[in-house]
Amino acid sequence: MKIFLLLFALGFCWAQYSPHTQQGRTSIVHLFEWRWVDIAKECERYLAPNGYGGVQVSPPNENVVVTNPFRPWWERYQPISYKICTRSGNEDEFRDMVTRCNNVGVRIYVDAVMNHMCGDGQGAGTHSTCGSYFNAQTRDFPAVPYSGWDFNDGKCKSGSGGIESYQDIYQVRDCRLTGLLDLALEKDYVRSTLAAYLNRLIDIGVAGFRLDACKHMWPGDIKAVLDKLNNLNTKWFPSGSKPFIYQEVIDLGGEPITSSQYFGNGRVTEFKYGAKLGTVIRRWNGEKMSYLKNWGEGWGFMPSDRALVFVDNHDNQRGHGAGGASILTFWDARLYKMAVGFMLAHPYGVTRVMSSYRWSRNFVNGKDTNDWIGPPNNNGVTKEVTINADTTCGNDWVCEHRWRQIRNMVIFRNVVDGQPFSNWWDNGSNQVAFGRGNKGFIVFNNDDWSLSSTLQTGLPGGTYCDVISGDKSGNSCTGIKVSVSSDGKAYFSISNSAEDPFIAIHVGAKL
Ligand code: AAO
Repeated sequence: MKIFLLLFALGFCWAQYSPHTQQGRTSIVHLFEWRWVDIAKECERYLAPNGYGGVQVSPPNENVVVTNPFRPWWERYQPISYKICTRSGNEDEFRDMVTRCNNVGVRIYVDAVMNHMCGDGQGAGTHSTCGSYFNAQTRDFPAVPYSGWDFNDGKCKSGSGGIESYQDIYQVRDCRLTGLLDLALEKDYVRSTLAAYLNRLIDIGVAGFRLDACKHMWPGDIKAVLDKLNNLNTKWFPSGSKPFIYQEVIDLGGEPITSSQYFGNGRVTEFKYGAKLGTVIRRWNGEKMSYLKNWGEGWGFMPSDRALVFVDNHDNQRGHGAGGASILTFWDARLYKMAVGFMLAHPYGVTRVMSSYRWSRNFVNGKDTNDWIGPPNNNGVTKEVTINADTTCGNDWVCEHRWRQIRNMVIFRNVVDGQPFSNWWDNGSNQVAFGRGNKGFIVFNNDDWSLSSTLQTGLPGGTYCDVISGDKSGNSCTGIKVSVSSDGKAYFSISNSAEDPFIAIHVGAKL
C-alpha cells in the first residue's frame, strides 16, 4: 500500500498534470507576444526573484504575415511551418531564452497550434515570418511538408467546409474553425510531424505545452501525438518527467464536447472560472462574494487537479473566444486586482497570470473594432519591453505580473502552498475572508460600506505587513500593519473607497 501511494505521488509529480515548476513556485505567467530576448531578461531580473514558476510564450513557429489588418496578434495562430521563426525571435534567441530561464528555475511552456495551418483565404506566396513558400488553395506547405492529403477536406461533412454548429461534434472536429485549414490528425504522418516539432522544443528544454483549439481535435488523436513525445530534458528535469499539458477547451456548458473528455491527456483550461469570478466581483446578476464560500468544484467546475485557471486570457480580454462582458482585465484595474488576488489566494487549480499590452480600443455597439491590434511595434517589428525607474514597463507593455498587488499574491500562493482552505468568514454580502492553514489570510471588502471586524486568521501571533498596500522591507512595512494576537485573531478595517479594498498577510511578511 505504502509503495503504491509513493508510486502514485511520484507519478503525479512526473506526469502531464504537473507544471514541473521548481519547488516552492506555483504560478505561471503568459507573456503574450513578448520577444524571446525580453523574456530571457525578465526571467533573470524579475520572475525568478519574485517566485514565478514559469512562462507561457506565444506560438514560436513560423506563421502567415497578415497585412490587412496590419500584423494582427492573431496571425500567430496561422502556422506556415514548424521553423522557430516569428516576430518574437529566431531559434537561437528561443534556445537562449529557454536555457537562461531554466537556469534560474523558471519554466517555459509553448503555445502549440496543432489543429490547423493558415486560413483558407491566405492565397499563395512567401508572406510568412521566415519567408517559406505556401499555397493555401492547393493545401501546399512544402516547408513542413504538408500537402492536400494531410487535411480534413474530405472528412468534413458540413456544407461550407467550416464549422456551422457547435452541437455537431463531427463538424467541430473535422471541419474548419473560422476557415483555418484543418489538419488530419488521424494520419500517422501528421501525428509524427507534430510530435517531431514538439520533441525539438522538449529537447531544447521547454517544460510543457498549451495545446491550442483542443475542442477541434479528437481526444484520441491528441493522445496519439502525446504518446510520441520525449521525456523532458534531464539537464533541468528529473529523468522520466513528461511534459506538462494543458488543453484549451472552452466548456461553458451547453455543448456536447466537454472538458472531461480531455482529462486523460492532461489539464484543461477552466473557462467558467474567469467568467463567474468576473460576474461575482462586478456584482452582476445578484452575485455576491459571500457565495464564493464553496468556490471551485462546488460551483460546477472541473476537478481542481485537472484545472488550469485564469481571470482573463489573450482572447477574452478583447472579446474573442468566450466569457463575454463579465471578464475582468487590466482595463478595470481595481476590480481586476481583487479577482487576481482571490484566484491566487484560493487553492483551486494551477494559476496563470496574464501579462498584456495596451491597445487603443474602439467600441462600436459594444464590440471593440480594434480587437485585432498586434503588440507594440515599429512597422511590424515588436518593440522591446523597457523597464521604468518605478519597475513598471514602458512602450505600452502593461506587465500586470509586475503590479505589486499581483506579484505579492504570487508570493503569497507560494508561501501557503499545500495549506488547506480555512477560517472562511463573510458578512452575507461582499465582505469575505479566508485563510490557508496557519500560513496566510486574506480579507476583501467589495461592499459599498466599510469593513471593520475582528477575524480568526489562523496565523501565529505577531505583526504582519499587508502585502497589498505595501511591502515588507527589512523589519519595516511600507503598507498597513496588522497585529495578530496569540489566539490568532486580528482586527481589520477596510474602507470601501480604499485604493485596493483588500488586505493579505502571510508568514513570509511577518515583521
Ligand atoms: C482570424 C480571423 C478570422 C478568419 C481566420 C482565418 O479573425 O476572421 O476567418 O483568421 O483566416 C485567433 C483569433 C481568431 C483568428 C485566429 C487565426 O481569435 O479571430 O481568426 O486566431 O488567426 C473558438 C475555439 C477556440 C479559439 C476561439 C477563438 O473553440 O479554440 O474560438 N481559441 C484559440 C486561440 C485563439 C485562436 C485560435 C484558437 C485559432 O486561443 O487565439 O484564434 O488558432 C463558442 C465555442 C468556443 C469558440 C467560441 C468562439 O463559445 O464554445 O469553442 O471558441 O464560440 O467562436 C458564449 C458561449 C460560448 C461561446 C461564446 C462565443 O460565451 O457560452 O461557448 O458565447 O460565441
